[in-house]
Formats: sequence, C-alpha cells, structure tokens
Amino acid sequence: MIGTSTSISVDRDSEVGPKLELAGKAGCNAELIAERFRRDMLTGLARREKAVPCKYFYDEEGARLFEAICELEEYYPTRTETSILQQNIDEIVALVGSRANLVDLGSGSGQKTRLLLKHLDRPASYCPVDVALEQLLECSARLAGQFPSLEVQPVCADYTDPFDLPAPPPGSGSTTLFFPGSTIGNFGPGEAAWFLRRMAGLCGPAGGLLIGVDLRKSVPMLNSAYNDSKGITAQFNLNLLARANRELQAGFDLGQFRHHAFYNEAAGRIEMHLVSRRRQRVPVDGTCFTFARDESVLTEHSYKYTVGLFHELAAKAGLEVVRSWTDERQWFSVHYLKARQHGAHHAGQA
Ligand code: AVI
Repeated sequence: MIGTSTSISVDRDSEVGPKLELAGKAGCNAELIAERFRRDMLTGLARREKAVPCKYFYDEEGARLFEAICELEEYYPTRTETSILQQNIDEIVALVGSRANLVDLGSGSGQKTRLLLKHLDRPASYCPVDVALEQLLECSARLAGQFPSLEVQPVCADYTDPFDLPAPPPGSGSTTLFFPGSTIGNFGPGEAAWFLRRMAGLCGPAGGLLIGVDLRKSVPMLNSAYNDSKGITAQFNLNLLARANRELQAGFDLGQFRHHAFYNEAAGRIEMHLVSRRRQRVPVDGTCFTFARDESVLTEHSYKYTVGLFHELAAKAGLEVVRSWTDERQWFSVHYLKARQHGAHHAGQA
C-alpha cells in the first residue's frame, strides 16, 4: 500500500464544531509526496520533451486556484455536472442503494458530494481520498458536522497509486466510488482503462462507480474553457513553477514562462503547456535545466470523450454501463458503472 490512511475523530458534543484528531502517519505521507514531486520534476525536466504530471498542480494554492476555475463562466464542466446530478438524483440514489459507503476520489471542496449525501438513504460512511491533507481534513470536518450520523473515514493518498479503503462500518450497504469532475480525462487512454479496472476492484461486485466525463464539443468552447479571460487557468498552470520555487528551491522566473492551452482535435484532448519566453537556465533542487526559446513543458492532458467512446473504455476496463446521463446540450456526462460479474476476477490487473 502506498497511500497512507489518516483517521479522523469528531467531537460531536463540542460547541465549537467538530474537533479533528489525526492519527496514523499523515506527516510521513506529506514527506513522501514532497519526495515524489522532487523526483518527478527532475525526471520530467530532463526528458527530451519536457513534461511534469498534472497531479502536482494541487498544492494548497493550486487547490484554491482550481476552486476558482470551477466558478468561471468559461469553465462549464463543474456547473453542468452539478446540474446533471441534481436532475437525476432520484435515479442515482436508487442505484447507490441504502446505507451506502461513499468513497470520494479527489474530494476537493466536496460540494457535489454534499448533494449526494443529502439525498442518499441513510448513508453509512463517507471516505474522501485526497493527496492535499489540509483540504481533506477541512472537507471531512465540514461533512462530519453536517451529517452527524455518518462515519467519516478520510484517506490521505495519491489515488493514482494503489491504496486500501478502510473497513466499511458493520451493517452497511455497498460501496460506491464517486469520481466527478472528468478527472478521468487527465489520464491517457491506457492509464484510464487501468485506473477504472482498479476502481472496479475497490467497489466490489455489489458496488458501483459514479463518474463524470467531459464530452467533445466545439473547439472554440473547449479552448476558451482552458484560456479564461481572467487568466485564472494561466495562474493555475504557472503555480506549478511557483510550487517548485517554494518546495524545491527552484529559480523559475514566472514572467519568463507563458500558459499555452489548446484542443488537439486529432488526439481528442486539451493540452496545457508552459512555454519558455526566452532561452534560459533554471536551477531546480541543485540541477540546472536549459530551456530553449519557445520550448514547452507539457503539464496536462484533458481528454474529451463521446458517450460511445467512454462506453468502449468502460467495457475495456471490465465495467458494465448501468446508466448514463447527459445535459440537454450534451456538454458533459455522468455514468453509473458496475464491475461485470464474469470479469470481476480481472480487477486490478493492467
Ligand atoms: C481536474 N481536471 C479534470 C481539470 C480539467 O479540466 O482537466 C483540471 C483543469 N485544468 C485546467 N483547468 C481545469
């Protein structure tokens, strides 16, 4: 197991709100994450085509900027997904079932989760999984305060690595994994199938996966979602370099890099890059990297699907599509998937 679980206990009698107690090895996990950032940054910048995994966007500042992106007029996924969930909540609640254990992958601010928990029939437990410890604990405390009968079991882990789920409370129902926001689009197609297969293993034969997937649409609309007029997405992208300055004693001059995002139609994905405005040399953790003028660092892929393409991906991962919902403009989709019974023994294999 790579992810380190953190348990949380909530003092429900307290007048000052939920009290958090950390147990386990949360601090060690933070160190592990810092070490991985160092290693992935150094290897990514040493590549002929420089690239850094997009999961490193989400330090505290990056998580705050991402929340701001979700509020932007141009960034349609968040509000479209929320409205799909709202409009189909009765059907979703019926599929998830009573006394459910809800696992929230990349919980973020937890707004969509709150919507689910509000409507589910006596949910038994809530397990947010997030690498950003501060945000994880904040969200856990808030939801524990709002849903006092819920067992809150936060797991501080990088869910792109294998991790264990805590044991569900006795007498609880099945497990539903909630993976909203089209974060599946940030995986390449091969990785996405592998990830879904692993998730099918986690929710077991009785459980399911509720997942949000962004859809292909007009190129100008996609391009403006990743090039907003307030420049928040640019700040979010550049924060990766600022994070390297803060955590790796790097010497990036943020004014000497620019945000570049575009829809690659042939590949069906948004690509985000940081482009060097001039030839420059930058130290990162004691190693000096050279950037040619206009050389780019790939920071994110965000794949867009059609409903049909996503169903193909789910089938490849051994999942059965129970139900899919979209908004009337077909901008975004939400799917409820289950592990295919006869394929369940493959779960976890690449
Ligand atoms: C988290 N993820 C699904 C977002 C996306 O749209 O790919 C991250 C993001 N990048 C730029 N804007 C938002």
